[in-house]
Amino acid sequence: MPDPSAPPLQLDAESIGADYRRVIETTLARSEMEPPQPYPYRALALTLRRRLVQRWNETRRERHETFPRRTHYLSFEYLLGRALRNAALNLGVTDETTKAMEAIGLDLEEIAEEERDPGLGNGGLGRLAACFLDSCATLGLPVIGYGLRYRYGLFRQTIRDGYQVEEPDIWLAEPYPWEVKRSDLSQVVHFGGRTERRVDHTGRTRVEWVDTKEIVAEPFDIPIPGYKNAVVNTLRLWSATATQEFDLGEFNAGSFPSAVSSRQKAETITAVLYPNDSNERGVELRLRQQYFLAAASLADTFRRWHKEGSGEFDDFAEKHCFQLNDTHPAVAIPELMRILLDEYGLGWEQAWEITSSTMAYTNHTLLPEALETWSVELFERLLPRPLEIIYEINARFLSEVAQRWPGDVDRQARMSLIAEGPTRRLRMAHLAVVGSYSVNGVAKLHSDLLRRDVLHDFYELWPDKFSNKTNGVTPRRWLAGCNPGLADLITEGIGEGWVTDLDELEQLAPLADDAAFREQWAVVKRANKERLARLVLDRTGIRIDTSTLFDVQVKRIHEYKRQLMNVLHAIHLYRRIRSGQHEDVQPRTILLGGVAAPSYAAAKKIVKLANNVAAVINADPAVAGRLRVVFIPGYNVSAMEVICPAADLSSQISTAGKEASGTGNMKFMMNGAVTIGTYDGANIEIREAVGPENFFLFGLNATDATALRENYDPQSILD
Ligand code: 26Q
Repeated sequence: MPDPSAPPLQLDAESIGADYRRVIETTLARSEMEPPQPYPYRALALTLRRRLVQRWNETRRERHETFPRRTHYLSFEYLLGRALRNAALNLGVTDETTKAMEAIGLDLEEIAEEERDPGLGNGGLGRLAACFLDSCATLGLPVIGYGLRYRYGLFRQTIRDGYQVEEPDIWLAEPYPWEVKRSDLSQVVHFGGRTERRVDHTGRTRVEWVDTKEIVAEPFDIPIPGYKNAVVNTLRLWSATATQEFDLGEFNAGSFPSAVSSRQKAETITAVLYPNDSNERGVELRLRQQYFLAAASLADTFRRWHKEGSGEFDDFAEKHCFQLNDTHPAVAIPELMRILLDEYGLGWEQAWEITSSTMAYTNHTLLPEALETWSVELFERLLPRPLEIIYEINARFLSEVAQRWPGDVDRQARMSLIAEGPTRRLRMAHLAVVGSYSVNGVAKLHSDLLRRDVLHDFYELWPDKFSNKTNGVTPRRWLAGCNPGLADLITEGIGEGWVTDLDELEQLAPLADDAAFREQWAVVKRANKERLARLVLDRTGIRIDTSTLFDVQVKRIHEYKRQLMNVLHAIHLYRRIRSGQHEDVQPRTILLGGVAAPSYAAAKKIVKLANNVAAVINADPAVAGRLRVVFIPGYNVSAMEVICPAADLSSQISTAGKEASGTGNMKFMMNGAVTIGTYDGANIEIREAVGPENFFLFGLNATDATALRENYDPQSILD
């Protein structure tokens, strides 16, 4: 039994050091004198984890008692970044830990570098989920994140001969010290089979989903600490495995190999994260993942509800919110209906009232090709019961549309959850809007365009459902953690309130006239540029000059983000300098980085082009000292922590109307870069916040870009 009165572990350097030694010797069974890595990292992670766990248990106990309304954040992706320094920062023990390690002759920075960065996401959407978890814990909000524990995260990008090469990301090669397996909380998820109807003793028709295949969902919990507030929330990631009975049945029937292969087949559900790749759309395994996440997370919610709540459904909606991170987990809507109807025997109206007042949907894209649809035939084979429920939702919804716009059959076809055609397809965005009480975009322009174009019919029907929630990023990781030099300087100037209230940075404005402050600021920037230069040298062998302007564009490679235009600009500068017109050309280092989806041919060519252009420019003595171009391989959260504090200029140059928000744009400006960019996504709000003098605006706005596309004739422009 845990001792409820166990004294809190101390946070001073001596206690941390002593505990570290104990962990090395007793938990890891090593002597402190044995050097080979990764023991110092593991030992320190476990030392800090023990301190988190005490707060974690306390947070859980308190929530259990106060029973607040909980938000369940459902996301396919969480790009957490490294956890060690974040744990120290949020526990408030960075200095103490540094000292404790120094006393043992170790360097905290070096130890932290040993941690693998878990790549359980593609890009912005996944990092946003991680930033939100940090902020919610810091605000003390009762939010639990649900996701999948992929055995392989996003592939690792290396560059060979200028081309992107993908390698598997084996992030679990060593045990991940920040997770706790909770097999006692496993859930069973059903697939396939068929439905049967029977009349129960009250005379009501009940549906049973039978002859299914069962997969076990095992949860792994990761602590999410708030900043110096003793709150630790939970990220619960599900891992798939075969059921015991399933295995035993086959085993007893005499086939051990077949029992093992069943297990392996079950485990493929969470084997790999899908890259955001048009080729991977509509793949059966991805749909299995979607239902697996939704069903396991909802089952877990009902388990908690039974433990804590009254078990009555009157206040279920008051106590629960499910935030859908894009449509990827939207199958949670029919799944919640299924549980309420089939497992608890509620009537349709009551079940729908609960579902449509607890589900909320965040949209992250306007690109029509990125809106998810599923083949109805595939959906039916895998999820026959949820599909029946979707049909019923659709029938009731379309009759509401018909009532509001009698005779407007075009509108009904446009709004239907099912797109008719040779192969019928289920429109996940429509399902998400119909089933949710709240629909939001991720920046003002994006939310306006959702209302005006993509979801206009729905906006006309339910204007009050729609709102904007402009994205944000956590200032803990993206300033306090990744840029300690600047963070200290800011804190000296205005105190440390900015760490949890970024608006306080406004108080820095008068210091812009303070020459000494500016000098210190420049020293910090230079040191950050040196740190990035070391990373670049290490990964590419290229030496860059920290006295040049660092012009940075890092993000997923996509045509709409226009890395291609950036490369063309590099070529343009190169030609200008070579032809002697360089008096007013600022010496510049153009840094690019980002992952291309494996089957996105155009994106991969852009990577190759960037590397080839870099090779030509960097080899030409005629431009030495004036222009360098670097493609940084393996862009991820940890790389960004070195990159954004070192940038002078942040390139945010997407075609207006295409980038839903962007979040890298925020990280650069928080670290003191200026931006060159278009009137797109959150650039618009950023420009308002930092003032137009810190933002080089160019290009068409969204309206003019759309108008131009109507009859776009590049040749006439060239002429
Ligand atoms: C879909 C189907 C099959 C396989 C993969 C996917 C998939 C995976 C990831 C579709 C989309 C994503 C990720 C989208 C994304 O990251 N969007 C970005 O979200 C950020 C947070 O809101 C915004 O700032 C960016 O503008 C937006 O591009």
